[in-house]
Amino acid sequence: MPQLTVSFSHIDVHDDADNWPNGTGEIYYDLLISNQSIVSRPSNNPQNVDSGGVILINEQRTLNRPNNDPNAFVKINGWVSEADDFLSGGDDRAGGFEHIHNAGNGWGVGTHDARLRGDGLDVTVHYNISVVQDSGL
Ligand SMILES: [Ca+2]
Ligand SMILES: [Ca+2]
Ligand SMILES: [Ca+2]
Repeated sequence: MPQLTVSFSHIDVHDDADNWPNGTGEIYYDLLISNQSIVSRPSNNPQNVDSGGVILINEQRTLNRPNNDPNAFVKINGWVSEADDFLSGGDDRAGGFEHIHNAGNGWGVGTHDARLRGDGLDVTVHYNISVVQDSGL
């Protein structure tokens, strides 16, 4: 059965939604395949990143590609937020994305960007989908 590899590569942080006096933002996120979390950071253990920084992820999963079901699809989704405390008005949420890939778009093979902007937080999630060649076994 043909397989697909989904690789979450990195998140570009264009604006971390924390200005003076806080240098870096506290970024937390969840990246999922068909609603199953693949890689995440919790809000109580965020990654400190300033504007212009990059969060390296390099996490991948290989899944069976449904062969004959015309209604089959793979959903890639996720969201990114930035932690603040109550004094600064609560967390900033860039929002989420949801991409549907199916036979009609070639199963999304190639690179994908999801730009998320909200509450002053501005990020791009990068992922890639590739085909694992059938070994013929
Ligand atoms: Ca900052
Ligand atoms: Ca903030
Ligand atoms: Ca913060």
